[in-house]
Amino acid sequence: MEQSRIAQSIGIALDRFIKNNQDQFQYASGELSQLLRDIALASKVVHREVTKAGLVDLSGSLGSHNSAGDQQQKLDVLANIRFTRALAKGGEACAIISEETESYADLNNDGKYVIAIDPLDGSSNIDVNVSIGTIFSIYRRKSEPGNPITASDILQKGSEQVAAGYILYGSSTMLVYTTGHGVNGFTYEPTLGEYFLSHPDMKMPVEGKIYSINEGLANSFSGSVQAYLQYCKDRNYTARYIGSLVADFHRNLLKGGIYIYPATAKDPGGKLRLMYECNALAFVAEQAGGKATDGKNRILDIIPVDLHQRTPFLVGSTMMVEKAMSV
Ligand code: P6P
Repeated sequence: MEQSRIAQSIGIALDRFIKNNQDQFQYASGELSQLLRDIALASKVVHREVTKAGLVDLSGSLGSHNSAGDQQQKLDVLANIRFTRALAKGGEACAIISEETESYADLNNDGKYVIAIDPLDGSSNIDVNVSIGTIFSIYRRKSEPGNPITASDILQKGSEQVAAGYILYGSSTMLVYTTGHGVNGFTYEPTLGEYFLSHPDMKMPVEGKIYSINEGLANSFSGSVQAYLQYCKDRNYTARYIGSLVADFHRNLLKGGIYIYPATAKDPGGKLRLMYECNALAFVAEQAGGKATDGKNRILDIIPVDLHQRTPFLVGSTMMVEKAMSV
């Protein structure tokens, strides 16, 4: 987007921004507007619940576990309900894949889009007031609307995404998304209940000096991951690991850096989920000039075989990811 158009657009509301850039969305802009409106609406409700969790007994765990066996926090389940309801009411989604449910949920059979979502990533940080996030991918269904959902609708590789992004519930709440024409960031103004463009045309620095990884697991890292960590330390890079993927990713997007969750003894296939964590962030990273791999393959090229499959994940500044893959 040329500089003059960027300058004019800072402060513009999300809906208006989508309408002004509708030529960039390959399908009817009204459909994208509705999908992003649904996601933005749910995020406003989650923002309200996250910011008062400690006061209304919304923090803490439910004592139940999700499909992956992860302990569910109260807000995990609430956030999943909020996003599912908003997308069901919006009418554009035919199915939703969620970390919080074993199988996909059928929504509007006439809908043309499939949503993959991690409603509240990093939710174990809620009790200690650390930033958390929502991660979402939007796919166009392969089968004809009105017909039953098929596996080809649900298990699409990341390069098939038509839009993706995240919401970061941090010191401010931000919505960052791409439709394949660059990345734009919107900051939520709670008193007005609106998202306003604050970070137009986001670019991830090609090089960086920040590395994000859980070094407590280092004994089970592969030799190449160990070698790359040593490479970073030899150059006095900065270690920053919040334990909340969206927060670490967002900082590295702005400042340059690399986030690594490699294969470990506990998670030999990696911990993070391809469908509703890695694909969306990989799309955003590439659209901002960054890179995302599993250590060997481009994340967006991985053909999914299971809704909840895991993958090793390296994402961030291109030169850092390439170096990490080459040591
Ligand atoms: P560990 C949160 O559970 C999450 O999915 C990411 O948000 C975060 O980066 C990672 O897992 C933290 O995992 O094993 O370092 O606690």
